[in-house]
Amino acid sequence: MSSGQSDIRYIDSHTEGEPTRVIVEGGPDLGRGSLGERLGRFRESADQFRQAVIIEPRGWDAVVGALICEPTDASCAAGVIFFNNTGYLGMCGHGAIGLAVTLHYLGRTGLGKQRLETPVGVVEVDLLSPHEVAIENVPSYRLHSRVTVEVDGLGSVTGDVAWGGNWFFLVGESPVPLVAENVDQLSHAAKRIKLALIRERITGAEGAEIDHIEFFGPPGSPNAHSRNFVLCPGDAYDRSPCGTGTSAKLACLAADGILQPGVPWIQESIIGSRFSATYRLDEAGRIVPRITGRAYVCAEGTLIQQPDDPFRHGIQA
Ligand code: PYC
Repeated sequence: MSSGQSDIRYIDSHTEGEPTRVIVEGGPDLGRGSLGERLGRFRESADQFRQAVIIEPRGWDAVVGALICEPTDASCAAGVIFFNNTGYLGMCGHGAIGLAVTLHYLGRTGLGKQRLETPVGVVEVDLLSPHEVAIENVPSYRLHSRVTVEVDGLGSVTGDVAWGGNWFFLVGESPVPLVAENVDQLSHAAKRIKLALIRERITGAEGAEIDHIEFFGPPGSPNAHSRNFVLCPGDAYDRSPCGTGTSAKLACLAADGILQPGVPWIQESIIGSRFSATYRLDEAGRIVPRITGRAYVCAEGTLIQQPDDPFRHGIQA
């Protein structure tokens, strides 16, 4: 590294098409404390790092970053904070799968189970093969069912509010046909729904913003149960079926008595990739989703920030 230049080593993977960038070296030191406290410090004093890694010219809107941290829970192999083009995620299902495959690729873990600490709780990752991972997510639940909002250009839209590690508004019948060619129209409709939720002050628990919008419709292939489209905070769409979004869906299916514990649900994404999902009930009767998907390492490299580069922290649009 030349004087004044910061270098960041990363490994990129994709989980069912959705990219994850794991920071291997050169991340900020967030000190000690809970993952929630360290996320707060990341946001307050190292947000330029997030921007440099994710936004152009070094990153792109769809990628989710994963910063590996020391866990506070001794039963966990690692802690992780996920971040994207607009901020930070409580949990990220595709990202946890990508991280598990990346740690194995680096020779840091073998096949089998590991626990990961996230700002919203501990998740378990089970590396079934070098490319297939099952995650046991945080307990998930439906907060509100059949909430109707008036949306500009769409009229009345009804959906459920559910937690799957992030907050989701789940619309059972997509307002736009769920085919990849319609991604722009789907994104436009989802953005308008997000604005309507804000306008009507419809939130997750304790006033949390509902920052993911999810549409459902019939699957494109006969052995899946449903196809989805997920708009993430920052307005990129999820190429995978979204791990936390599939968890929120399971919470709604369980609450409606449609899906029983242990019965598989195959969720297809807007590009046709899939997660296989089941759930169990914990001691408190909450659902604990298990999401299985595949990830592949697709790049590794070094991000370079030269001190006189006007865009070393990304292009601030
Ligand atoms: O897989 O949970 C997920 C996720 C959240 C945002 C993008 N992917």
